Amino acid sequence: MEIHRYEKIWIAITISAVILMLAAISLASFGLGLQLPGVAGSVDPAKLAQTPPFDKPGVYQITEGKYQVVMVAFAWGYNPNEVRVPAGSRVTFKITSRDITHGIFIEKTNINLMILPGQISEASVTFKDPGEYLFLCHEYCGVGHQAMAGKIIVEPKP
Ligand SMILES: [Cu+2]
Repeated sequence: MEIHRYEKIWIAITISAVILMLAAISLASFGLGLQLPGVAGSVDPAKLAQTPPFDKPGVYQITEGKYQVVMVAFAWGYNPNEVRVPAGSRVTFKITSRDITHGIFIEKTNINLMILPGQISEASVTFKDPGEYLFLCHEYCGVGHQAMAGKIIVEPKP
């Protein structure tokens, strides 16, 4: 069977594009470590008040410049709904829901997570610039949904 010259060129271009795309995905996930925010475990939503770390939601300093925010989402709010960290901090959010499906989006960051009852969602971000970062629920969760928000206050370095 004879394949026309132009046909061969387009086949080559198409195969190259696929190889290039697979190489880019491999480089991003294995080379640069870019991953989707993952599921960090499971928890019984009915027993959050007795289950560490969700029995004490809050902001915890792990080491110099590293913080963990343990957060519980509920209809319609977050505990804590105000987080203070110094500029330059690396903050890991560990979040779950005590009732229904919620979400969290933190402006000016790449934090955008689903919050499901029974599941622990985790993601980290470094807050370089001082200022206020609004976060809000992006998953419709009932009549109080539009009021479900909070803020992260990044304070200038002392
Ligand atoms: Cu909501």
